[in-house]
Amino acid sequence: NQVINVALVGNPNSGKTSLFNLASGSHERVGNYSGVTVDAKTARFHQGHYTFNLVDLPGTYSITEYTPEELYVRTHILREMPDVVINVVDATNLERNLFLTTQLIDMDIKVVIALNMYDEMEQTGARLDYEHLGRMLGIPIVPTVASQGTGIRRLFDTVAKVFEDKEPTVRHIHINYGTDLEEAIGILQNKIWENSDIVALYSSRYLAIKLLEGDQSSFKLLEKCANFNDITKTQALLKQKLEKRFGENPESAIADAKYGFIVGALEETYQGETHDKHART
Ligand code: BGO
Repeated sequence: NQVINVALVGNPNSGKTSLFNLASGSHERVGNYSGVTVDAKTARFHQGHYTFNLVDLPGTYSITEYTPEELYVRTHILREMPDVVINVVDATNLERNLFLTTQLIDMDIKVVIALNMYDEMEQTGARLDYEHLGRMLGIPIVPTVASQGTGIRRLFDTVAKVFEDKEPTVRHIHINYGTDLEEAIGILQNKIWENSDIVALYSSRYLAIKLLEGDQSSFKLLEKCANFNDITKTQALLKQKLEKRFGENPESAIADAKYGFIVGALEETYQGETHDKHART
């Protein structure tokens, strides 16, 4: 009997609570514990040979550090290191929801996508080749209708397969940020690599991307590194250079590249009127 620690991550209203209640409620108790300012619900249930410890993290559009919810989600993933993250994605709002997915890709962790609201997507007449999309993302995608319980068993079977490294869709992809950003990421990554204790725990590519974004938590994480001064100086120079090149800060350039990647992936896999019911302005 294997224990698998699973965290639910997704945008507000993607159906996270429904999925959590369904998976846990139909089996065992639901507990509550308090974070600093934000709550996360936990539950434990069994399926097949596995015991799942499930944590429902606060709904967020992003995993940065701009709100207590975002910081909570991000700290949970980096500190608790769940075995597998279930990314609940609203199928009727793919462009916006997949933004968070690109951040999980950067983190280089094990992810399964619950493609929720799949009933609503189909009702609009839209079609998504989700298997193809999953291969492009390197993340298995399981359609779900959390409000009816459809797909939940298969979802956790897939989580177990990913945990056991037996799911062929899983592949660690890199989002290509373009020549200039990739060069800068590489330079910072090399400097991070000098710290074996850090790279044992975190993806050096993820940290390099976060440093370019000016992410304070990542600077803090690297504070005790022997070459921290070198890292901060290099970051400042690279940031300046990239700002000149793009006419915007690297953080915006990185977000643009993420949306470009999503739009490209959806062009190949999605047929419908729009893949974002709240189109960005
Ligand atoms: C209400 N399909 C459909 N069609 N609806 C779903 C699905 C799905 O797969 N999954 C969830 N919902 P949350 P967060 C509601 O509450 O789990 C619905 O924020 C209503 N409530 O039932 O809360 C779900 O935790 C009255 O809808 O999401 C819920 O991520 C009328 O999506 C909503 C209609 O789910 C959000 C819906 C009093």
